[in-house]
Amino acid sequence: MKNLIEKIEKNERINFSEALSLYDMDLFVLGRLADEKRKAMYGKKSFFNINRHINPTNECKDICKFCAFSANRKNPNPYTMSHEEILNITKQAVEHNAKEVHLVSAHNEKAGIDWYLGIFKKIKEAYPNLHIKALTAAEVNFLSESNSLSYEKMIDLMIENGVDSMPGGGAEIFDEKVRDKICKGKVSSDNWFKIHRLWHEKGRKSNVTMLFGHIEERAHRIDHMIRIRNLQDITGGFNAFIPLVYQRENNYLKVENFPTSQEILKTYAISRILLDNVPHIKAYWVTSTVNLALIAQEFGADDLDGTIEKESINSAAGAKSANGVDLDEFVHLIKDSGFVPVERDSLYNELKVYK
Ligand code: V47
Repeated sequence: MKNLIEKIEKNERINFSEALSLYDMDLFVLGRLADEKRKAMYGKKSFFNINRHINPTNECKDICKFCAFSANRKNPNPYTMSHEEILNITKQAVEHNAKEVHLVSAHNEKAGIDWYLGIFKKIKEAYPNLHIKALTAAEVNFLSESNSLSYEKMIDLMIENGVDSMPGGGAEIFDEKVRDKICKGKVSSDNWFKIHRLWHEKGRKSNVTMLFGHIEERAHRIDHMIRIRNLQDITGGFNAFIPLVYQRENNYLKVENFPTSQEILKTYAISRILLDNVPHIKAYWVTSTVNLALIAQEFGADDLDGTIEKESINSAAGAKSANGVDLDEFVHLIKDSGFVPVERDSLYNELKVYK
C-alpha cells in the first residue's frame, strides 16, 4: 500500500488491480488522497446549478429491473406530457431562475420522434439562453432503432433541434453479464460509448453515470470507470462522473446487501483518484442523501448537481427528491459543511460564488 500511496501522491496513473485494492485501504487514508486531488483542482469550492428535471413520459418499451419510474405492474400510472405541459414547466423553471432543464424520458413507442425532438426546438425558441441537457444514450439508441436512423443522424437532429449537452444516464454498469441481468435489451455498453464518442466528436460535452450498490461487485465498478477513462483519453468530452446509489423500492431487482456509507464514500474517493482525466465528480444528493453528499465533498466530490425542483425517476424508487431542494437551504448546508458554494452553468463556468 505504501508504494501505491506514493504513486497516487505523485499523480501517477493507477491500473485496474491497484484501483480495486483501494477498497481495502483505510477509509480516512483513502479520503485524504482523494481530498488532496480535489483540493488541488478546486480548493474548497463546491459546484451546483439551478436546474429543473423534467421526465416527460414514463411509458417504456424496455424493462430495467432496477427502474421504479416506468409504468408497469408496480406503478400502473402511465403518463405522457403534451408539449404545452412541458413548456409550462419550463416557464416556471425559468421564473425560478433555472439555467438548465434536464429532460429524461422513458422509451415510449407511441410518442414518435417528433414529440421527442420537437419540444427541444420549442424550448430553445422560447428561451434561447436556457441550457437543454437531454436524451440519454439509451434514449438515443431507442430513437435510432425505432426510426431506422444512424446514431450520427440522430445526433445531428439533436443538435439541430437545440440539445446542448447529453446527460450521463443509461450507463448503469458496463460489464455485459451484470448489464444482461439488470437491463437486458437496453443500449449495449459498446453502443453507449459509440453514441457519447460521436457526440464528443461534434464538440459537445456529456456526463457519465454508474448505477452501483445492487448486484454488481467492486471489480465491475472499477471496470466501469476504466472504460470511461479510456474514452476520455481520446475525446476529453466528459464533464462529470456521477456515481448513482441504487434505490431499492418499487422495482423488480432483488438485492441482498446494500452498500454502507463507508462503501459509498470509498467509491467516490476511488473515482476521484482513478478518473484522473475527468474534471468533476458529482455527489448526486438525490441518490446519496444530502447528508452523505455533504460528507462526500471531503472524499473527492466537487459537485452536488442542483436544486432540481422536481424529480421522478429516483423518487419513484424511494429517494427523498420528489420536490428538489430549496436554494437558500442548499447554499447554507454547503457553507456549514466548510465549503464555498459556487453556482455554475451547465458547462462549469462560474456564475456566482456565495461567500
Ligand atoms: O440511467 C433508475 C438511474 C438514471 C434507479 O448527467 C436509478 O448530470 C438509482 O442519469 N436507483 C437517470 N438510480 C438519472 C441520470 C442523471 C441524474 C442526475 C444527473 C445526471 C447528469 C444524470 O437514473 C438512469 C438510471 O441509472 N436510476 N432507477 C434506482 N432505482
